Amino acid sequence: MLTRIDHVGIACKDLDAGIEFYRSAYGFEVAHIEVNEEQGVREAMLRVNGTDDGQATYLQLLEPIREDSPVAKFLARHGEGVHHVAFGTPDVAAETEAIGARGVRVLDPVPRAGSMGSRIAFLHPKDCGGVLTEIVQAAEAGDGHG
Ligand code: CMX
Ligand code: CO
Repeated sequence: MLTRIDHVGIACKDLDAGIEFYRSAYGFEVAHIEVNEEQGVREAMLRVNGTDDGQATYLQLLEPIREDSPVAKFLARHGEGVHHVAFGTPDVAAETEAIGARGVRVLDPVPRAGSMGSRIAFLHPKDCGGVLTEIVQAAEAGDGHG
């Protein structure tokens, strides 16, 4: 079961400039910044709603840290903009297996590490109407997110 929108991922050439835009235009503040070496990004999570129970919704600003990373490739082809949509679920492994059984290519059959202790798996955009789609299991409530 997919229960909510966890985040929208946005590809940025310059993370600090992206953060400044969302702060000055809308008043969104950075909840968390981290480098995810496996995904090849430096990323900022801007919390859009205010819950502290692991069910919040975020914007995820993504800056590539390597030229061969998915976000660097996306920026080279498309420029800055919306990169992916992430849906929240209580069980990422079971959910992606079920979605895969419906004929959607699962890029991460074994979930990987996402922001703030979450576990994530991506679905191929060509099987999702052109939308790169991420499934997220938030870290346990009390840890601040997922
Ligand atoms: N959204 C929609 N379509 C996309 C896309 C995106 N983000 N990225 C690539 N595509 C499309 C391309 O436009 C291209 O389509 P055409 O052939 O019609 O031109 C096709 O997919 C292949 O694109 P590519 O540039 O050759 O890219 P790859 O096949 O090498 O990789 C993908 C695409 C989705 C498999 C790869 O980006 C991936 O594995 N992504 C998952 C991991 C990721 O994105 N990590 C960063 C975010 C981390 C996080 O959220 O924590
Ligand atoms: Co994401």
